[in-house]
Amino acid sequence: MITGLFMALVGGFLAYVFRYNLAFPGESIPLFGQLSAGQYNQFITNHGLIMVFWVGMPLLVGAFGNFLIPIMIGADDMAFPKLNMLSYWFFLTSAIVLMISFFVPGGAFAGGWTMYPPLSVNGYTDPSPSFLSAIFYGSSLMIIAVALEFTAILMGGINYLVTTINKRAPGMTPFRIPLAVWYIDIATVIFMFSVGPLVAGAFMLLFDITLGSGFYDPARGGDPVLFQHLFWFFGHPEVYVLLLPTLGVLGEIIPVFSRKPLFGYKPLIVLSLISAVLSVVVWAHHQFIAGIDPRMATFFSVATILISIPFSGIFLSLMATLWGGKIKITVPMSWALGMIGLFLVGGFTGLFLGSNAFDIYAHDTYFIVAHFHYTLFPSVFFGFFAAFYYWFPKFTGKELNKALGYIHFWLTFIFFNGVFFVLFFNGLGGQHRRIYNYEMFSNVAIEPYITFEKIATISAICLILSQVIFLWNFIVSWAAGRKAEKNPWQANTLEWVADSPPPHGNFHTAPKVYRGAYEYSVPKASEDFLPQNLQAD
Ligand SMILES: [Cu+2]
Repeated sequence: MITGLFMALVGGFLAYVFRYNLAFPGESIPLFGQLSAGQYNQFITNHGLIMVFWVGMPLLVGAFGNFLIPIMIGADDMAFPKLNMLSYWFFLTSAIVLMISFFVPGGAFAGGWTMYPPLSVNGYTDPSPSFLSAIFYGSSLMIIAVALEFTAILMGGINYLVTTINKRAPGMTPFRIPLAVWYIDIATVIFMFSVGPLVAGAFMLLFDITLGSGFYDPARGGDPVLFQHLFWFFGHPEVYVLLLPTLGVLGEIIPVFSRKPLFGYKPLIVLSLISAVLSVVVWAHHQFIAGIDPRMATFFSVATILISIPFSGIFLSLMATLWGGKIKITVPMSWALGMIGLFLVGGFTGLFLGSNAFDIYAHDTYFIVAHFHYTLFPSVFFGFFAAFYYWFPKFTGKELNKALGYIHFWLTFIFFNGVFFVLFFNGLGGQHRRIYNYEMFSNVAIEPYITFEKIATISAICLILSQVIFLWNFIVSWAAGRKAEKNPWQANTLEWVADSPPPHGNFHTAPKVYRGAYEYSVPKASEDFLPQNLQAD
């Protein structure tokens, strides 16, 4: 978690630098200086890579997967603790390799986080095929870093599944497993199924760069669009790898603060499995302008719009849990509800984009940037903060400062919208993303775009600064916070029976489960929703 948060600072700093340049083109950037066009490309590329692979994955799947899976199913530890440790060291190494890539000749990879050839093979400034060109180092190191990171997540994933299957406490039947564990495991399975083609694609990329093969070179019978297929076969499901753990966390938090059992526990599991299956047949909606067959585009449009059905079901279940409940607004509950509100904006705009007719117009504009930040930012950060504020008393034994928690939430919520809501308008106005300086286009009226870019940039700076409140609260509360109760939220899952922080082995005596966390005969909101199932032998 701490490595992931450090990488979030790096990714956030890159965003600050290129956002500043977009609003005040050509001006010297405080704390950085002049940004060249090449550096702009490096920064947008690595901001994307870092936020998805080195922040989203470790925070949600990595940190909370490791903490929650064993303790929520009543196990003493993961099935393979050493594999787990190895997974962390691979992850740390991958982060270091990516950081090193900024300092090699030619600098870090700059062809966009999707790594499309030919930009990732021949480079963006020097079209010569010479593999000793500067681009060689940046591209290769980036691919190696991603490969190491995937290895880390795969090692962790094997461990999660084996632990969940084999190490559950007596009485923890499959349909008593908390939703958070189910969803982290399903996310792991989606990752495992989708990552293969990308690994193959990345190896071919590495061969094209280093050995001079021509998998993606049309002049030699290759096809650059092949890489797009291999990338997005992984890339779309990856969104759900980040989204599902957060929805699982919401499935723990919302019932507790509604004092009601989760609405539709089993349907929620089925819906997530349907979305997992559909997630691997929607990928080409990223390629509507790549010249794919229009009949194929129609298929992918229909599949994409179809996948909104299981996700609508999941969100409706979470909202139905609120219905008639004794809703208690707390800091974690604020993050959970904020996540639902923001993600729905991302989901709805995704419906527009799923239609290939609209997508052809909006492709590669700021509409896309706004859309995917409305899906990924709530999934990664709101989900993480919901989980962090909820389980902090458990994993540290200390209480967080509530007032600072609310201030952090509201500033993040307001400034996130400040950054990205205006970008929908820039996108609909046709502003293209990934352009260093719009003043180059003297024939385009850039004034309206620039005004919104300025609003977005000032909001982004405030958004990043707001996170200081979180870091302060984290460090000070951990060091000198008030001692937390064992079960401060009166929740009824197994981790709350353990001491705070849990001792080595989690429980003093092995727990036995008599009732699932969501199995209550009284469906009405009631203070009876208390941990009566949590009797340890
Ligand atoms: Cu997609």
